[in-house]
Amino acid sequence: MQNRSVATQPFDDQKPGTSGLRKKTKVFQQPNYLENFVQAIFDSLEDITGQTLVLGGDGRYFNRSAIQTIIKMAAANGFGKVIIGQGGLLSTPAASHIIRKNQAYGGLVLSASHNPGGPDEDFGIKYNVSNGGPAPEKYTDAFYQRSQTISEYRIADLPDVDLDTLGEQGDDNFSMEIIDPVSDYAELMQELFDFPLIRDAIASGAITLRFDAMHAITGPYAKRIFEDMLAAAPGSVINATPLEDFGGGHPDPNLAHAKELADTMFGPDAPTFGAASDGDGDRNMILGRNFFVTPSDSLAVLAANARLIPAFKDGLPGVARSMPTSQAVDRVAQEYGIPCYETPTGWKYFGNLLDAKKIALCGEESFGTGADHVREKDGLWAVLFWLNLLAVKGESVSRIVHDHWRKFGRDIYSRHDYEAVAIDIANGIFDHLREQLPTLPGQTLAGNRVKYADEFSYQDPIDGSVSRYQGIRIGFENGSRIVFRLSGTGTVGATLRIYLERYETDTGKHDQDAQQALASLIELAEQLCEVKKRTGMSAPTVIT
Ligand code: VG1
Ligand code: CO
Repeated sequence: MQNRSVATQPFDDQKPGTSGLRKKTKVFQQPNYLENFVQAIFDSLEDITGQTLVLGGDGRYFNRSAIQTIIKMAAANGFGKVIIGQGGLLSTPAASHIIRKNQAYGGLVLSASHNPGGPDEDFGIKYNVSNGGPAPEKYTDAFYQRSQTISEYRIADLPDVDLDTLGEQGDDNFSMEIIDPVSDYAELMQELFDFPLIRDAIASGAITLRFDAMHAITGPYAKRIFEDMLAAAPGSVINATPLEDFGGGHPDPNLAHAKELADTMFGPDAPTFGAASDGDGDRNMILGRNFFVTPSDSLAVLAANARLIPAFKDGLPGVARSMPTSQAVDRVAQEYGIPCYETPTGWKYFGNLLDAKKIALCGEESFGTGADHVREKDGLWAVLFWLNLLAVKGESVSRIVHDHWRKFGRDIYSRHDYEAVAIDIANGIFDHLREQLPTLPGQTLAGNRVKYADEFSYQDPIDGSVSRYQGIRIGFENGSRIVFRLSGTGTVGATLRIYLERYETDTGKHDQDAQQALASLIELAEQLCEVKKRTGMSAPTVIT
């Protein structure tokens, strides 16, 4: 094996966002672009010689060719072994598990998650550390710094690897193992949940299931787990074949993008349970017959019922949610007398809390829920948790959530996204918001008295690191909140996210439509941030 050094020049835009580096595929396909970023990562890591790297992606366009490049660069940079999912496929949570299981040094996951894929769409890459979780900020900062000074990358002259045949190849210095992407993950799920109970509930018809894989990575996982292991009827998993462009769709599990599933679940003869996952398999959407569970409520319901699941039979040490996620889970934590941590957006902030066993369950409003079994959010895991819960309780999804609201109150919640806003307009919006912050506390706005108005900073309770500018929060004395943030995963302009919530204890009002119930807060948010006025947009691009 011959190693080569190739001269290169820095690109100035290789700063990872909320979840790795995401760009248009064509940006990644520029000569040296991928190579530079991968070399910047390898250069920033210590003592990689002889170590194991896990490698896989969500199967989107450019996945296979990027994998071939990375294998050759891993060899030239001294890794001893690369473990690769067959066909170049690994869901994000499966990659996390495989890193942990094999005590690998780390992993590279190729995905732009819920963003569309294809030659004119998005591609992405993120590095996960040895606990299986996304690289914390001190790493991603180092990757970016290194990318700004890089002058060469190293690559081995190896033939392309056959990604489709299982088994190990190579020699004592460098080997490549192609593994089944599903087996280890499916085995782990079997340890966490009561598979026989779920299988019985499905076999008896008590649970009927529809899962939409959105032509993305969870197809093969869901087929194996739901149809083969849990005996769901063939065809219960729809859009099960991963496609390089996700069939032209937007692999984002929400009511707008998983429309086929939503139509089924709100149509006649709907199954009792519906779910979907995203491009890389870490998100989940949960539906009952004629019923949508918000991700924030889902997290709270899972926390409240954790003891019913084998993995959590001894209870939870604590829980965590990202800052913009609704406060529903806080109420559960308070009731059970366990801590609830509030972290910035992005899964990397949960890693230390999970490692230190301060929490065992955590989630985000963006259709992300997960636990201590891996260090990523996990779409199929959340679906299995719900299936296990339904099988234990023998009640409908809607009934379980309504009972939860009766006990804890309902945090009526919605997120409004304004996409592709010009960067200077977005900065103007935030400057304008920041100027108002000192004057807001004590004021009564749309009938709500402002309790606090600040820009969220987080100090990690384990390593003391501080993350600033994590979104603007306006909290009211009645529990309502408005949060403003800029997305860190978009690839075009800026995306403004407005998160809205209002707490309702009156059971008679629990069935209200969220947009109606939040109407006055929605209007107030516009008064404060002026996004419509400043952009000329008449409505949000996406409402979830
Ligand atoms: C979004 C979500 C965030 C999530 C991130 C990665 O980030 O809001 O909660 O962790 O995507 O999810 P942002 O910065 O665009 O708001 V995934 O499924 O892309 O790995
Ligand atoms: Co994702």
